[in-house]
Formats: sequence, C-alpha cells, structure tokens
Amino acid sequence: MKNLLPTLMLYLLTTFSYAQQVDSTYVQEHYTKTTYNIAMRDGIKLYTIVYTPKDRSEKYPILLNRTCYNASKYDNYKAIGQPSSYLVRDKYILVYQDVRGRYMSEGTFTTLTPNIPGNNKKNKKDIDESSDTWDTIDWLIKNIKNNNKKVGMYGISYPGFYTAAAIPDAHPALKASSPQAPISDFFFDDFIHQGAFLQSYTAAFAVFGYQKKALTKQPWYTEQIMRFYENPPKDGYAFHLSQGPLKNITEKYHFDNFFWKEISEHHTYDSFWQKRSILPHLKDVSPAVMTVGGWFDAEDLYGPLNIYKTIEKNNPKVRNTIVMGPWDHGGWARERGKTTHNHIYFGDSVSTFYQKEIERNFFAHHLKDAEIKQLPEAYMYDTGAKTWKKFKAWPPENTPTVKFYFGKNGKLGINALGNEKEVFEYLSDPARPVPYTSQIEGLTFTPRKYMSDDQRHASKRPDVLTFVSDELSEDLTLAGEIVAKLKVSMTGTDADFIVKIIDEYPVDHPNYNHNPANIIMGGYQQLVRAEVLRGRFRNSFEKPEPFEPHNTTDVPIRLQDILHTFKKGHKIVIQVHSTWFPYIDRNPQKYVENIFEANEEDFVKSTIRVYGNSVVEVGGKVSLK
Ligand code: PG9
Repeated sequence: MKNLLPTLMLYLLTTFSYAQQVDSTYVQEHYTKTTYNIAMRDGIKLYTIVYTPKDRSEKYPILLNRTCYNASKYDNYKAIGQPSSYLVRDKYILVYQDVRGRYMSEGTFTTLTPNIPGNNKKNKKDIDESSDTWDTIDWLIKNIKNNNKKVGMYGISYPGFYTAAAIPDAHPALKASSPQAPISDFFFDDFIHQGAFLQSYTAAFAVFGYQKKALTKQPWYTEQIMRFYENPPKDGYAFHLSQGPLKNITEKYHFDNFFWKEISEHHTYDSFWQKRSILPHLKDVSPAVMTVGGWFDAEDLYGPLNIYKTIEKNNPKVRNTIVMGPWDHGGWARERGKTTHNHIYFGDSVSTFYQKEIERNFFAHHLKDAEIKQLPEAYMYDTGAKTWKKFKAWPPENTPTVKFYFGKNGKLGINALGNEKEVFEYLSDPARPVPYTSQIEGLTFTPRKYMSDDQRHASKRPDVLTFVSDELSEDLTLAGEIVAKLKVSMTGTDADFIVKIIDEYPVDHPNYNHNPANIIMGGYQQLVRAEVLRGRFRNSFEKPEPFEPHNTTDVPIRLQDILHTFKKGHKIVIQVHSTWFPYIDRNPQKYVENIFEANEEDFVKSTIRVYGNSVVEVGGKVSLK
C-alpha cells in the first residue's frame, strides 16, 4: 500500500496541475516569492502565494488562480501547472490562493459555494466565492507593489468554477476572466449527467468529502482514498459490478463522506443543486471572458458551453469568447508534441498553439493594453477536419440542422423521414450492462479515454441499437447543438437512455503509429459525442416520473455540442442503449424513489422499444421540443 501512495499522489498532482512543469529556474531567476494570509470580510484568512517579477522597470497586471487543489504545489518556484511558460515569460504578478477550508486556508470547504447576489454590498457573514475574490483582489491591488491595478483570473476544473464564480459582482479591477473546463452545475457536470450518477467517479469523492483538521500543505484524505487503492482492481467494470447496489458503496467506502451524502440525498435537481449553479448569476458581467473547453472533456463539457452561452444571452455587449479544442480535461495546459486523444491523432503541438496564439493574446490585450487583434467570438477546432475554425457566434448562425432517422435493418436515414411503424427492441439487463469502454480499465479516478473511444464493442451487443448511414459521398460538417427526440416504451417503470454520435472510418483506413498494434483504425467507430438522460427526468429534472409500462413516451435528450466534419468515405453511426457501465450507475429499471437506496431485488430486466418516428437533430440551435 505504501508504495502505491506516491503513484496515486502523482496521479492527483498531474490530474489537477494540468500543465507540464514550467521552467522553475526561470521563475526563480526572474520572480520573487512571498506568501500572505489575506483576511476576508468575515475574518477568515486565505493562504496566498505571490510571485512578483524582479524587473521593476514596469508595472504588471495580476494573474489570479484560486484553487481547491493546493496552492502550495507552486511553492519553491516549482510553478507546476498554469500559467503557461508564455505568460510566465511575459511577466505578470502570479498569485495562487487556497480557497476556504482547503490546505493552508482557514474556514470550511463548501461544495460549489452558492452565489449570494450583491457581494460587495453584503454584510460580513454572507460570503461566497465572489466576495472572497473581491476581498482578495482589493487587498492585492492595495498591497502588492508594482501592480498596474488590472487583474486577470484563470483556472481549470474546480478552479474554473472559482473563476466563473468571481464574475458576478466582480471587483472593478477584474478585467479578464478565463474559466477553463469550469464546473457550472454539478447536476450536469462531473458527478451527475442529467440525473444519472457517475459511478466511475466513486474514488474521487474522497478529495472533496472531508474537512481538514488543521492548516496543511499535504492531502488529509489519503486514508479514505486508499480504501479503493488498497488492492487496486485491474478491471473497473468487474469491480463496480461486484459492488452491487450503490448502498453497498455507501456502507463500505463512503459512510463518513459529507459530499457523497450530499450527492446521494439530493438525487433530483432540488434547491440544493439549483442554488449551486453559477449560470443564473452570469448577468451584468463586466470583465472580458474567454471560456475554454475540450471537445473530449469527460468531466466538464456542459460547463464551458453553457457558461459561454449564458453570458452571451444575458450580456450581448460584453467581450465574451469561447475556445474549444481537441482535448480532454485541461489538455490545453499540457504539451506532449503529438496531440492525441486516446487512439486518435489530431496533429502536433495544438496546446502550444492555444497557449501562444490564443491565451497569451487574450491576457496581453485586456491586461497590458497590448496592440493585439481581438480574438474571434468562437475559436473552435473541427475534430473531424482536424483544423481550427473561427465563428462570429456559437452555435454558428445559418447552420442547417441535420435530422437523422432510425431505419429498417439498422440503416440511418439522413434528412429522410422515419416510419413510426418501425419498432426497434432490446432487452436491457442491469446484471450485464453495456461497457462504456472498449478496453479493460482499472479503477479510474475520473474517466477520460472513452470520449473518443472505438464503439465496435457496443455495436456487437444485442442491447445496443446501432444505425449506420451509407458511405458519405462528400464531407458533412455537423456544427452546434444536438437533441435526440426518442419515442420509447418499456416493460419496466424506469430507464436510462444513452445516445451516441459516431464517426465510422473506412475499412482501409491506416493504423496510427502512436497506437498499440491491436488498435485497428480500419472500420474504427470513433465516438464523437455521447450523453445520458435518466429517463425519470424526461419532463423535469426537479420532478422525476416513472414510466407507464407499454405506453409510448417522448424522451428528449440534449447532448453536448459538436464541431465535426464526417469525411467523404466515412459513415455516420448513431447508437441508443440503456446501460453504460461503470461510467454511470445502473438504473434498476423498476422505479424507486432514490436509486442510492435501491436493493438488489429492485434491479430488473426490461424490454425497451424505440420507434421509427424518433429523430436525432444535429447542428445550429436545436430546441428540446
Ligand atoms: N472535474 C474535476 C473533478 C474531478 C474529480 C472530482 C471532482 C471534480 C474538477 O472539476 O475539479
């Protein structure tokens, strides 16, 4: 067990540091480090590390990163993580802060701190991430020498949430905000996807489920995480299946985890989750905003797309841009030369292009008044054409919505009409769930590779409906939103629906030399987009409803956006199924109030029917209706 700890900590460090090591010798030679405990309006002190350029010939903007993943990773000039070496060399005052209740900061950690509108007018006890950031910025610009009174913020993942949460009632000195892979709402990002629980995250709960007992620069939840990694399973699918119902995981692993309790008790989109969403507060925005995300981000894809769209809708005049690249979670902060996601190759040094030509320019323009032309509104990477595209808006205007229909013998119709008399049926068995990955994967901390994975393992299963188009006679680009409008019936009283958009390669497509020899790219069915809806939430995320057995019911499912050119000679494939394990937990398929309390006997097989007048609409703006 002991020898596993360094590996696990390295995993956590690299997972949450999101960047290759910045040249710490350069930082040590060109920056002076000081640390402060900055008092918030309620007296709680937040540990803050400040790197100031030694060159005093000019005044510098502040770049602030607020994190729950240990500011002390940036101690001793190690500067592991963001910002990129381009920003470090452009010289900013680099600031890293532990948020409340984490590591060296005082106070109590709160899951996605609810925003209390009107931060800078509130009394001392009403605090949130906006007020903590306001107080921090106010202190910094008044106390850190040689600053130019302009502040930028950035952060990936939870730090991306802290960046977005600083936008409402922002301090006037906050001029540029870059929420990156930001969580916006935990009912749609990370742990829950449209009501389905991400069982694949089970080990990750330990990171957020315990309050520390003292100020510390070391994780305090190692013992709890080691409950999973004592004898790490080689096959996560078998491990999670052997756990049985979620209640066994509660009793065996998470009996003392306050975050697991929150997730398992708030199993609908109740006020607990609604008041933790940052989206309703993104109005009267003052800083320029550049939201960044990865098309293959398995953790926070809903967040960047919806933060950008919400700001755009509520603040038409603000400088609001979005960048989406061929990355997994935080991939733009790492450069490995070849840009790949799982088995797919996207080109070389895509992250360097982003860091050097996009992120660096965003901050220089807004914080240093650099004469740099404005970024496009939407700087989006086409994951099929494998090239960057610029748009005036996202989703792009005047983009046709393509309608896909399910036809006889597994034929996918494109802009052809479906026949409601066609019935497609499968037996969904929670005891033999559809694997979410084509590979054998151990116990993931958070799932990542599956987002562009081969789907041929699923195509072969009788409980997966697979519809395949004819070979494309020309390139077809799908750009924008996706809604699957399914018409279904079932013998059970509850079900999940997973819908996938897949790019099938020609049978003679060459293999990629960065892959193992057994990864055959001829006929590869690359996942482009997938999403799940827990069917009980088909009409409302607040008010779940059972299904009436045998009644045909509408199930509208919103998937996250795409920008993907399906090339000539490829085929478009759509899959529909009802289990996706252990990425998400198994639906018992017999309606129970709270699936976290379901018993073994609640898990039943269900025959599910999908009708030919279902349709999947892709491209431009698509409504749920
Ligand atoms: N997606 C990150 C995360 C990983 C694991 C658990 C919780 C969150 C993040 O948002 O930081």
